[in-house]
Amino acid sequence: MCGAEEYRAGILHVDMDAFFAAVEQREHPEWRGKPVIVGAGPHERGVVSTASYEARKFGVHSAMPSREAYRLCPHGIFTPGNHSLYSKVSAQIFDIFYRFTPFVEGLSCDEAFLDVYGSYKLFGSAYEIGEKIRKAIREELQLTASVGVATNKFLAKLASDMNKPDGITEVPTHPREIQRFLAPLSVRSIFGVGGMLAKELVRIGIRTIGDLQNVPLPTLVSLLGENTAFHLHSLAFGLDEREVVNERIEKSISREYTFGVDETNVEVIRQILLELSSDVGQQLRAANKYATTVKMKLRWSDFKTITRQRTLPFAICDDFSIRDAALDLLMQQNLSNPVRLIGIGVSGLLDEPNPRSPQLTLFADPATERTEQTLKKERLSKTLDKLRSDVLDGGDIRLGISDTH
Ligand code: TTP
Ligand code: MG
Repeated sequence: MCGAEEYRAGILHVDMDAFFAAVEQREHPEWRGKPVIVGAGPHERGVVSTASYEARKFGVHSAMPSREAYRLCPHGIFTPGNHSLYSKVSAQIFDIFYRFTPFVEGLSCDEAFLDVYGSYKLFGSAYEIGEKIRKAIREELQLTASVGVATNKFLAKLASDMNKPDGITEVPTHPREIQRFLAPLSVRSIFGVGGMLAKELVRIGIRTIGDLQNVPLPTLVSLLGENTAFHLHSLAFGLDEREVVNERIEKSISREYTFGVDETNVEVIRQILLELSSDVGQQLRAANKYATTVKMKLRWSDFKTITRQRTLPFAICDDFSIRDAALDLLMQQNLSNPVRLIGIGVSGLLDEPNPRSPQLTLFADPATERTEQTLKKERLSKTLDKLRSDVLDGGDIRLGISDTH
């Protein structure tokens, strides 16, 4: 491989700027240029989901108690937000990503890694693709995104944060230049180095990534243990071999949601689960797959997390079957504790909706069942997909489909 090719950048990290708040400012033009705070109300218990950059100037940030946000920024515009709209906009953002590469790994509703190494001939360099994505997001969705362009995920993520909001940053690609680029940054900019570990590093005199580069690996091992030492040492030199894991090709599709305030209202949890199930169903159909397993994930307020799964008698791709299984799984839980996060996923993906188990055909004729009931649900789900995509441009039109079967 020639030098230029070897050191070419091809990984992007795209992250929307003040995502929920920016959507709110788009929807309410009178809020543009003003401090907008999405999350719990100013006099409620609960936290800020996010704040516009205008509000951040006053020190308001995600996860801060809303009452504190109010003290810092009493003239701020507080809004609970519109989560179904954010997930619609998120789907539109991801559709833009998929125009440029099939290798998209979503990290949350507003950020993703893209592997564009194979997209050069069609769309240009990684930097040019980053700019094209930013332009599409700006022109089609009236929102801004920041992009990091690099040779791997670690560096791309680091870079997307450097010129936020509405910026693009390219990391040098030659190892020596990468080392120089990283040297002045705080060790805290390495993902996973927060709180305790950062304090420990400072205690032993390591404040910058450059300091970390100068500590011989055996010394680092003796100070921090093998795993942490190897991990930090590699990242300090900008080495990261993790692949961009493609969601649509991967063998499972899932969506999860973190509540701004730990949720105790079962009806609210149920509603979110239904919306997530539809998102998963849409993704499943967009990927032309059929699923045989439905999984639910719950995280309680004490961070204890459980996953429960159910295998279906035959492969499905309609929203209703996913919702039914998800609700069943939810209802088996004791929901007296507050819920922090809820997720739903499907796995065991097949290209064809064949019966999962040949034994099934001994008893009933699942193929017949599929043609009659399941196919009806599938057709209905596909019609809803089309409706959803048709109404996306028409504002916040919500489809109530929970009672259609
Ligand atoms: P982030 O990308 O972390 O934040 P952001 O997009 O609001 O701002 P930035 O410009 O710094 O990227 O998160 C994306 C969305 O996720 C955010 O708009 C709201 C939601 N969120 C929460 O609900 N709670 C949280 O604690 C965080 C960090 C985010
Ligand atoms: Mg963001």
